[in-house]
Amino acid sequence: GPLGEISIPLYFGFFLLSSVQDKIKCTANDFLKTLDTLEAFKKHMIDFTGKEESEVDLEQYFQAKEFLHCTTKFCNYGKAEGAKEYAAMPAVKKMYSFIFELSLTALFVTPRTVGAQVSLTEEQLLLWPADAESSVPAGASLPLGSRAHVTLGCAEGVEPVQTGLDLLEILALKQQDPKPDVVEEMELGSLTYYNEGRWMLSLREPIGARACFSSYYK
Ligand code: 2AM
Repeated sequence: GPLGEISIPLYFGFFLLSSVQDKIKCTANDFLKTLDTLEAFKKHMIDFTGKEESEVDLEQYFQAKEFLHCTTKFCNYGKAEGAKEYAAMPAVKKMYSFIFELSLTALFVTPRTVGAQVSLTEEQLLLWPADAESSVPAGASLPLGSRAHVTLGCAEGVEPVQTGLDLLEILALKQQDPKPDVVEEMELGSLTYYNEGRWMLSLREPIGARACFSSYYK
């Protein structure tokens, strides 16, 4: 009935606990600050600015997100495809409000978004919708859960849905060329450039982030 439809949220996801949020925001800001100073990044600055010789302050460029989370299913209050089926999944009902430890394994930056890649465990994958990777770029086939990420910031005018698409694009390029040139060894890990302003920092030590599986209504 209509009440059942109202109870479907805007989205389900893993919501990072507030103490972890601060830590990850700091790490991300440090990364952006350092990236900005690298000669390799400056060489490709035009990807972000659109013109030669201009500079970009990455920390200003991206609008930071307030509640860090990893969306599992965007439901749009039941209007999104598969939303009702997802909300009715036994795993979703059973693990609602459970606390999980997410593993953040990489940070990535594009002219549109900045995010953290999340590597889900088998148990966490039980909460992952089967169709999340259906929008992978042509020619690639990526394993279930590949799209899992935490959006850290979006450039002005960019919709948050973009972060997952940017991640899928990078992972598809990585699949085509599993050993791309590492641009720089940084303290946090190895930095790779995937053309057109796409950067990925694979973390030496994954960041553990405790998060509550829950949902969001606006
Ligand atoms: P995000 O997961 O990359 O942050 C509300 O808009 C939340 O749902 C945001 O967190 C957003 O992106 C995610 N979202 C919005 N539209 C989406 C879509 N079509 N598919 C998947 N996730 C979406």
